[in-house]
Amino acid sequence: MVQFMSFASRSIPFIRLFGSVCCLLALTTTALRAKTIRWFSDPLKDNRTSSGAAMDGGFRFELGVFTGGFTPTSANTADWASHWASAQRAVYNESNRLFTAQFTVTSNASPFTAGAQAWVWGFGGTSGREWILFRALSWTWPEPDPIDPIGFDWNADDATQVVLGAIKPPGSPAILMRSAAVSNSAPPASTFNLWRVEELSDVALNGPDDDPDGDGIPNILEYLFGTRPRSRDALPVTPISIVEISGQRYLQISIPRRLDRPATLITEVSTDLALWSSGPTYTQVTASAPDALLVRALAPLGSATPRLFMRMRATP
Ligand SMILES: [Ca+2]
Ligand SMILES: [Ca+2]
Repeated sequence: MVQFMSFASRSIPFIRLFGSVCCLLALTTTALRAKTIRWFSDPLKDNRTSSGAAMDGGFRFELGVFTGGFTPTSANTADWASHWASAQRAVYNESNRLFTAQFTVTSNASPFTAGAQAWVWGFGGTSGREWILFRALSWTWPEPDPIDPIGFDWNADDATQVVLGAIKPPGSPAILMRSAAVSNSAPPASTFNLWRVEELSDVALNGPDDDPDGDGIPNILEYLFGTRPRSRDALPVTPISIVEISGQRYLQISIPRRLDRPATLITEVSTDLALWSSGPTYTQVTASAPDALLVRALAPLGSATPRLFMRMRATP
């Protein structure tokens, strides 16, 4: 009896100690399950748009996968954004002419399942419709690894599968990346706050109504139009026309906008440039094209309204 008690009292601390070591090992293993993807383009390369202009700091590059078995082609660009899952975004560095980022994979939550094809999608230009999409055959989504968390270098220079645009295009040996123009297609969306962080994080005048480059276009409209907030741009054209409906003449304005830049647009009308009115009593959206909104005044021009002015405002 004495011997049994003695055995039990010695074994309990041992079991507890063993349990603690197990917990410690499990914690250590969990903490190290990772895999790092460094994805980048080499510095100081010649990267161009389809028109031959140098890529500017308005370009974004995203690392991600397409969902639901979607296969991107140059014919289905309008459907890319709705099937795209971005893991990380990098802003193109205009000074060093590169993009670079590092993403740490810590899980394989859908759609980032092990073995999924990984792509790099670059997009930019004033309209956001200069695109490039590429990958290498070896760029497949990895599993986080408890033993070897050091990962991969995915260099644009190694891309072999290029769906849109070109990598090291034949006949232009100096160029690394060249984007292609797409139509009727929007790139991944950017909220105003994301755009503000990417473009104006180190600028004090970064509110929607501020104008740090002094070109007369407030930041919210630079965002909406796709111009750059730190370089002077010409005010985008907002054509005004007169349309005739059932013998009546109406004022109509065309407002350029980017579908990937969600904002609230308000069109206002005035007869005296002092009192401005908006809403369904005064205006009507007559067409909503991917790159422009057409808005018509509801009051016909005539003896009651001999002159009319239209203007637009935007809020994030
Ligand atoms: Ca401005
Ligand atoms: Ca500007």
